[in-house]
Amino acid sequence: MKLNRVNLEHVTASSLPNQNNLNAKVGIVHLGFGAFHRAHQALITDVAMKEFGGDWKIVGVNNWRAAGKPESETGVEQEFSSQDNLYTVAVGQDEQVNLEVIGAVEEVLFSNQVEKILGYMTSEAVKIVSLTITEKGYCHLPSTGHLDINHPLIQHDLQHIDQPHSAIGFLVSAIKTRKENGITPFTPLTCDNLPENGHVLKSVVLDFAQQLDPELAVWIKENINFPCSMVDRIVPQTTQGDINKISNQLGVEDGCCVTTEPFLQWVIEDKFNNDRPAWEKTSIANIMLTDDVIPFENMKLRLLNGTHSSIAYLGYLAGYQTVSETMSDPTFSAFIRYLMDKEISPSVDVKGIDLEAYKDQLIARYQNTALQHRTWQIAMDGSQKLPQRFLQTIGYGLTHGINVSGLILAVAAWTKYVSGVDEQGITIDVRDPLKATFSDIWLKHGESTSDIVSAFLSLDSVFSAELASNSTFKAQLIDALNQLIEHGSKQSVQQFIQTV
Ligand code: NAI
Ligand code: CS2
Repeated sequence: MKLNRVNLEHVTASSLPNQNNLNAKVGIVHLGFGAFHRAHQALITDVAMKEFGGDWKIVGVNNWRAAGKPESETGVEQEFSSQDNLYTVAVGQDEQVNLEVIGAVEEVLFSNQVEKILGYMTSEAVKIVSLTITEKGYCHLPSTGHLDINHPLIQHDLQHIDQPHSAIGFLVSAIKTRKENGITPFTPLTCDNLPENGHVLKSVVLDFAQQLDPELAVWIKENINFPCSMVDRIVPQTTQGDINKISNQLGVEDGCCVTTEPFLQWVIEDKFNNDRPAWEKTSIANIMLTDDVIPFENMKLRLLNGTHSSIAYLGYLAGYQTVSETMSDPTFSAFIRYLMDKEISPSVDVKGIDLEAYKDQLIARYQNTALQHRTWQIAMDGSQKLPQRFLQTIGYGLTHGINVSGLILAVAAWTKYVSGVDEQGITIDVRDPLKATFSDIWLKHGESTSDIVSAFLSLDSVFSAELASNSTFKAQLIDALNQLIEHGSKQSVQQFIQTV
């Protein structure tokens, strides 16, 4: 028996949809309808409709083609329609799991259904187009924040703006049509883990529009706000084991479920072009509107995502499969807390947050055994993640005389991880837009650590010119990589924590 509207009466869950959200009309299109959106913004919007009404149903769009997956291996689009677009969020804390059935979704589309997607995005009813398309979805250069004009998806869309493949192409195509039809712009709302994510989105949209039609670029700059937002909820990729366990507890089968933690946070810049749901007025805590998101972003991207990626690379190389498994090793948990306290906190300046309590909570969140968050998943797309997770903090530390050798060890672990071979000589399934480049570097320079480091530092889409030319950073990175190659991750972390 599958989850659907008829079978809702057979369902065992702590919360179910009501007539407010089941009968609401579409108000949001979300590009990147992945696990995170389903456990965060869609759930919050669901509660806002249940508590206050409003037409905020979501049309989700998955773009697996842009994600590099074969179209045969698409996501959950068909599954959703077979479940009347209902799904379950399993909120777990160690052994305790609460199920929430969500009724906020109108339908889920695949990105080749262009006419249907643009039909929604250009309709007056749609007031928000939000995004969680992963860092690589912006087709930008992480070191500059500008559009990579030579990106194949961008090149395609500049020639076929009515048949876009990229998220940026969809946005500009819809903005252009709404302008021509005199329809109030929607708010493009990015919820990706990028520093100043709204400014990055604005930058790549303007760069694209400038190539397509300079007058349109001027109009967008003068008429459309791109709010920044900081988002936080740990949502691992759903496994078949999750589906079996959740369906069993639910009493009906749900192939679209996601698992997550109790914690969530959303800090949104209050700069909308159109209406929005009353997210911050819901019974859900930790949701706020502000005029300055950046301090909150810095805090989260550096303290959470910076240590998350440290766990991913050093933990994976040490043989740990998940975050909670890595953190069950006292040496690693001491190392992670040291990074937070001594290397990252000095560069975090956010008002109104008890940073010690925030870090205590982070450690507890990482130790939550209900989440089987794989180090391999977090290790993905490091070339897109390193600048905001490690490199900006390292740059701050080098400028302010702070010892950042722990973070530099994590960068070294990343260069080793992307070699594609682990400490036992077993192949690593590296997922990164620059995967081929990394293999070439190791093939060409594998005999010399110094040459490997020089080749990595020459990647200007990852390392800023300032950092790449910093001799202290380069020397420390060479030492750290030598250490990892000679002693392995576990022993390197052990030796590190014994000397600090
Ligand atoms: P996911 O793999 O479940 O979904 C990724 C979504 O992005 C899919 O809809 C896919 O079609 C789309 N996508 C991938 N590459 C794309 C591209 N090049 N162009 C356009 N669309 C593309 O991943 P998940 O867990 O939903 O995370 C997505 C993003 O959400 C992350 O990259 C991050 O920025 C943000 N996020 C994730 C959190 C988590 O714990 N999973 C927490 C906080 C933020
Ligand atoms: C993770 C993030 O996969 C990753 O890169 O570090 O998705 C992390 O789970 C979220 O940012 C937590 O809010």
